[in-house]
Amino acid sequence: MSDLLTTIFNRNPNEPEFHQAVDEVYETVEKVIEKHPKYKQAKIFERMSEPERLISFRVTWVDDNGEVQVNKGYRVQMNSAIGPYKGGLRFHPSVTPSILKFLAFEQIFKNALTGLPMGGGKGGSDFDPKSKSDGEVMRFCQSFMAELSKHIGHRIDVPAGDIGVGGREIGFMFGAYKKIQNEFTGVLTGKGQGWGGSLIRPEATGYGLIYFAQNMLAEKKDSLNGKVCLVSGSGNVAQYAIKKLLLLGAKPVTVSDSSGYIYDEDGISAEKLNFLMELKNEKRGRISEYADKFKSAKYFANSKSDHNPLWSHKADCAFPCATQNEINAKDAKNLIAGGVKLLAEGANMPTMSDAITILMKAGVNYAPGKASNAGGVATSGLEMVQNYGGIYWSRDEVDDRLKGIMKEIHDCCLRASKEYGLGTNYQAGANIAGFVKVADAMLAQGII
Ligand code: NDP
Ligand code: 2IT
Repeated sequence: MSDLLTTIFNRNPNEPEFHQAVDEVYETVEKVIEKHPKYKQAKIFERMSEPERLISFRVTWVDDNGEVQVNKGYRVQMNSAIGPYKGGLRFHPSVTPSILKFLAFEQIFKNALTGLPMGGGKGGSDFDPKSKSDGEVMRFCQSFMAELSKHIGHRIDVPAGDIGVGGREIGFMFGAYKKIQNEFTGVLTGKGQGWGGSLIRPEATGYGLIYFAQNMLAEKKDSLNGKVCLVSGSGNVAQYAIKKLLLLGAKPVTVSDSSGYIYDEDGISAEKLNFLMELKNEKRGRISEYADKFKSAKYFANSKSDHNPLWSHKADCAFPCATQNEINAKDAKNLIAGGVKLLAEGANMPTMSDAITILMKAGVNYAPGKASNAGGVATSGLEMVQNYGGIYWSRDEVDDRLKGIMKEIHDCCLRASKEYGLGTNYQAGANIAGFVKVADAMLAQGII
């Protein structure tokens, strides 16, 4: 391992997810740093991997039984070289500083790739919204915002959703911020339509992912029409990825949640997707109920296994849309054996490093999340622009811009990868293009 990575890892002990993200980027940008001594001299990579600010706070709230509950709250303000900090909030019991630092680090490069002026940030809590009442979620969100509001602002840091944070949570947090600060600004994105939210933002990550895959296939004179697709997750990203796959004539056959997955041999049709969306978004139920309702589907509960059988089914394309590290080396081998030729990440860092190597060696067309899932934050950027201007764009206008941004990110990754003699390598291209943009901004702004 390089001395530089050793130093960063020693400075951030016991943070495996953060190390993984830093390692993966450094491996591909090392040659850029070697070629341009100015980056090395200004210690750009070392500076990028140290948060500008990491805020950690207590969140106290009262549950429906009158019992006092204590959670941890965080905001990682990672890099503001090209714009205000921007990135989601995650509410999940697994949230730690390591997870949020990996996500904030990835967000630096992702946001740079969108072409919009947004720095990198991420935040969240170990609070679990599952099985909580709306009242409990509201009281938690209000307490969380009581502290977070001191550190954010529409020109400072603009959070949004991520795992466990959707329209309901954004609404409660926006209301709390407005009451505390006594101002109506675009301090959060993913707001409801009619109170500052952009059309297409709910769809944007899933739609953008599929637009990105369309661009990858077009490069090979191919399309999604008729392709059998494995999708994991059943939340915001997975739902709209499936919706767009259906619109383009593909056949999605799987979805999952943290308890297990379903395989529907006949395909998840528009009608079945509507059922799934109501089940997950309104009833907040479990996907096992999908298999109870549709007999063509089989439910597989999670088991203690060294691989996830979701990735063993025969298919053409795979879209992991649940969480980090959901595809290991064995899963990668199963994907290849099952005929998968394209894998584009909807989730952040769902594929482990050794699995990426196996997939790329086998010629699988692989796109990293920081490129292929950037449509969500890009549309958040479009929401900010609309809020700054006090205007609303139509559904078509936002969707056209999203399509244009995904095509430009795709082309930008290929240009960067070709410039360094790496052919078609979206992973290296995304890291290099994102790094260079932020690095040049940091150089121009001096040693701060
Ligand atoms: P949601 O909370 O809407 O959905 C998350 C889904 O993943 C649920 O089906 C959930 O199952 C499952 N899941 C979550 N954690 C785990 C876990 N530890 N093990 C297994 N399954 C799990 O989140 P999103 O759809 O918004 O986010 C999904 C991924 O996409 C994340 O990696 C996120 O960072 C990334 N992303 C999201 C963007 C956005 O705009 N929302 C933008 C870019 C990336 P269950 O219901 O059981 O919890
Ligand atoms: O990972 C991500 O890009 C997100 N969760 C979306 C962030 C945003 O600010 O819209």
